[in-house]
Amino acid sequence: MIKVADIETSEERRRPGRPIRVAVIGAGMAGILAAIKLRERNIACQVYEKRDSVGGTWRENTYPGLACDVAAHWYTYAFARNPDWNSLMAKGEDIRDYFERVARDFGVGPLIRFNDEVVNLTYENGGWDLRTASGHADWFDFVIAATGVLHHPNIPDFPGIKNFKGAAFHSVRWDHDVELDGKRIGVIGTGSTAAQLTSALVAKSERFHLFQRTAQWVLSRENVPYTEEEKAKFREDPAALEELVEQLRDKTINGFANAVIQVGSPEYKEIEKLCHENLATVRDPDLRRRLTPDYRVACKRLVISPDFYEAIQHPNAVLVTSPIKNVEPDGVRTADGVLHELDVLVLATGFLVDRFIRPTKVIGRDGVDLDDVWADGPQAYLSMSVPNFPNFFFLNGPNSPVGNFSLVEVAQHQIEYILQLIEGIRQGDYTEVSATEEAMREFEKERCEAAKKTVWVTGCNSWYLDKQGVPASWTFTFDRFVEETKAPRMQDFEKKTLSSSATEAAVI
Ligand code: N01
Repeated sequence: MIKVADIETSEERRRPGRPIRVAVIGAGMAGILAAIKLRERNIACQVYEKRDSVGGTWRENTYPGLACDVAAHWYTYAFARNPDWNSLMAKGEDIRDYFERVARDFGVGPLIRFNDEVVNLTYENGGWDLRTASGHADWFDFVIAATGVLHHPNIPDFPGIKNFKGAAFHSVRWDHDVELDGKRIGVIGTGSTAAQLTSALVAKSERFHLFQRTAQWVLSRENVPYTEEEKAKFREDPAALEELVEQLRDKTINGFANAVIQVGSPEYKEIEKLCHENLATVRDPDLRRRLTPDYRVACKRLVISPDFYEAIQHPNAVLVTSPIKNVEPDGVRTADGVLHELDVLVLATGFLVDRFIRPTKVIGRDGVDLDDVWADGPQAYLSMSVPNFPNFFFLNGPNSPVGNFSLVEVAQHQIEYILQLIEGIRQGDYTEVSATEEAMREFEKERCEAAKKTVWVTGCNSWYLDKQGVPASWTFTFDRFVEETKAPRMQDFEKKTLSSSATEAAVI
C-alpha cells in the first residue's frame, strides 16, 4: 500500500503515473467506500473523521426504533453483500455493525485520522491545503467530501426549553441514561424519525405525546424477517443474493423513485392508493381527520412504517395538533392553553440539510469561498463538482438522489465516476479538474425544469425544497443518474495543468 508521502514539488506533480494523494472527509458509508475504492487502485488516501469511530449517520443516530426504510440488501456495497440481514429493512445497530465490519475487513481503519475535524480547505498550487481543529496540516492533490446530508440537527428555539425540568434532547443526540419506562414522553415532529420513535416508545411510556405540526402520509410496508434457511441460501449462492438485490432495487426504482418524478403516472397512483388505504385503517374518525395531510402523497418524504397508525391509536398515545406555544418546567404548553406534562422531551425536528461539508471553510481557486458560491443554496454539477473548486468532489452531495433510494448505490456510482477523473491526473493529462460554469448552469437549468413535474412541488413544506422552493434533489429518473455517472463528459470539465512555475495554470 502506498504511504502518504511528503509534499511534492510542482515538477513532480506533473509527472505521468506519479502517486496521487487524496483526502477523504468523513468515515461514514461514503467515506469508507471512497477509501476502499482508492486503495483498490493504489491511490494513497487519508480519511479524516471528526469523531472516534466509523459509521456516520448510523453511529450518530441511536434512538429507540432506529431502522432504515430502504431494503437492507440494496443498502449494502455491491462488493460486500451481506447474506445475514435479519429482515427486509434493517435495524440501525445492524447497519452500524455492517459498516464497521466492512471497514475492518477492508483494512480502512489505519487510513483514518479519528477525532480530528477538518476546519479549512484552501486550493493552492494545484491541490488542497488542509487544516484540522487539532492544528494538523497537510496537502493533497484531491479532496472527496463524504460528509453526509442529514448530519447537522435542526434544533428550533422553543421558548422556555432551557427551563424544562425533565430531559430534553434532539433525536440524534439520544441520552441513553434517561429512563423511558413508565415516563411521560413527548416527541416533537412527525417525520420518519418521529414515526419510528412512536412505534418504539408508546407502549413503554406512561403517556406518549406526539406534537404534530404537519400530518404525514404513511406507507405501510411489512418488515418481513429472513429465515435461517434463506440466510444460508444467500451465503451459499451469491447469485441468488444478487438476484434478490436486483428485485428489491427494481421494485423501488420502478415502483417508487420514478413515480414521484411523474405525478399522475400509474406507479404514482398506486402509491397514492396504498397511502389512502393505510390511513383508512385509523378507526376513530376524528383522529383520522387530524392525521390526514392537506397535500399530495409523497410531496414530503413518505414515512414508511408498518405500525405507526397502530401505535398512535394505542391507549397511551396522544396526538397533539394545537401548535406549540412554549416549553415550561413541567412540559409543553400549546396554543389552546393546555399544558402537556412531560418527563422527557425529544426533538425529532430533522436536520439542516443544506450544510454538506460546511462549517468547514472551503476556499477554491482565486480565493472564492464556497459559502459565497452557495449563498442561495448548495449546487454542484451532477451533485459532485463545483466550478472553480478543482479536484474537490462530493459523494451524496447537493441535489444527489435522496429519499427512498439506496444512498449506498448512489455513492458507488459517484465514486467510480470520480475515480475516472482522478485517473486523468495520475496519467498526467491534467493537474486540476472541475465542472465548467456553463456545464453547471445547463445542468441546473434542466434540473429545475424537470422539478416542475415532480410531486415535491405540489404544495407542501419539506426538507426537499430549497429556499427558492426548488427540490434539492435529483429530479430526473434514477436510470438517468446511473447513465450520467458512467463516464465523465470531458467537455463539461475545465482541465488545467500546472506550469513549471507552480503558480500559473494553462487551460488544456
Ligand atoms: O426529520 P424531518 P426526520 N415546531 O425533517 C417538525 C431520514 N430518515 O429526522 O413537517 C414543530 O422529516 C417538522 O414539521 P413540518 C429520512 O430521509 C430516514 O424525521 O416541517 N415541529 C417535521 O414533522 C428523513 O426524511 C430514516 O411541519 C417542527 C419534523 O419536525 C430524514 O432522515 C429514519 C418544528 C422533522 O421531520 C429526516 O427525518 C429516520 C417546529 N419548530 C430518518 N421544526 C430511515 O428509515 C421541525 N418540526 C431511512
